[in-house]
Amino acid sequence: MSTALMSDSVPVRLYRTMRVIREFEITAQRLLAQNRIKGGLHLSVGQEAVAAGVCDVLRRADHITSTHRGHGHCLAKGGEPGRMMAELFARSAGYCGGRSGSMHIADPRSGILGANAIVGGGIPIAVGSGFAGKARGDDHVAVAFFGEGAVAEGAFHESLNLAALWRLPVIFVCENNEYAELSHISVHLPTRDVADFAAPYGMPGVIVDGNDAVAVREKAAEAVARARAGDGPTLLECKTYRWMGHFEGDQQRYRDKAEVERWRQNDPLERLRQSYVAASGLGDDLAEIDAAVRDEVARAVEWAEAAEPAGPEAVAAHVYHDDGPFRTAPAVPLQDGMVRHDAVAPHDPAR
Ligand SMILES: Cc1ncc(C[n+]2csc(CCOP(=O)(O)OP(=O)(O)O)c2C)c(N)n1
Repeated sequence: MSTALMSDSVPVRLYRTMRVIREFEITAQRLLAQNRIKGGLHLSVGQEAVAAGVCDVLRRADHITSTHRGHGHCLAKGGEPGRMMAELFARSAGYCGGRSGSMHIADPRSGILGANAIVGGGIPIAVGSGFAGKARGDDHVAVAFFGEGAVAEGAFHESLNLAALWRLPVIFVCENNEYAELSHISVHLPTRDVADFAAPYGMPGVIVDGNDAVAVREKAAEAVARARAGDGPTLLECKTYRWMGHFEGDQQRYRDKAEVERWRQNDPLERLRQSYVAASGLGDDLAEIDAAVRDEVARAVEWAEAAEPAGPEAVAAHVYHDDGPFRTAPAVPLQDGMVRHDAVAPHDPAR
């Protein structure tokens, strides 16, 4: 067995996590093209260093919230490729019983409070998690991953405000990949640096090369230490780029092929490989990790595809209370002929 396969050193761990994310997503892309999975797919290829670097300094019980481009965050936080693939295949063995598809994967046991199709939607959820940690008095932290497209949302500003005011243990991680859907950052924000938005809320705003996993990890570790110590939130902006379209099928007429090519030359995996080989003097034994990860993801696909499809009867599970279909609560007469419908009391034996 190679040194890399046995090693749990930081660079090897980061490389492995990024390789799992890359392999998972390239495989999902192929499965969609082959019509073996359905639904929208937003890939984070090129951005793997952010998820890997940040999640490497989190504990399992810490929380993350994610976005529509969330496979990397979930995998880096401990999501299993098989159960995530099962979600993409709409199998009941998936994390959400096959109901979530790619965009809403959640696994509270791994601290994944959910990917989220609402831009900015995960940010206040992370603040709620940070608030809960502070109320319990433990050293829990919560991370909100989001893109620069979320920064013009009210939820972003309300979240930073409250987290700063109450010194909550939250790390706001912006993956600034320059484009929100088809719009370059220059047409929807008055600055190129999202970190500028930290100062008005009195928190540190840190910029890091988001394609350098070791640098991301270092800055994330500082923010996490600050949060655990009770010193409040940090806004960490990771400058990166998505190689693929906004979604699979995006024609990408809004950007130059040369620009994409430049960023492909700035591959976070290749950068880490080169620095690892140079530092270890061991030669390129990371290829064994590549092969092991390829096998792991192939096995995940095989297992997920063969698993039981989620049936139509599962559609309403967790939407309405288990003891029956949606029922309108009895009308309670109020003044002036108005009525009020109380929330359904699920355990009310009279119902
Ligand atoms: C509240 C809301 N507004 C608009 C959309 C449509 N939409 C989906 S993704 C997206 C762009 C998001 O860009 P960004 O936050 O930078 O993330 P990225 O796609 O670059 O990862 C938009 C506008 C949405 N899903 N939710």
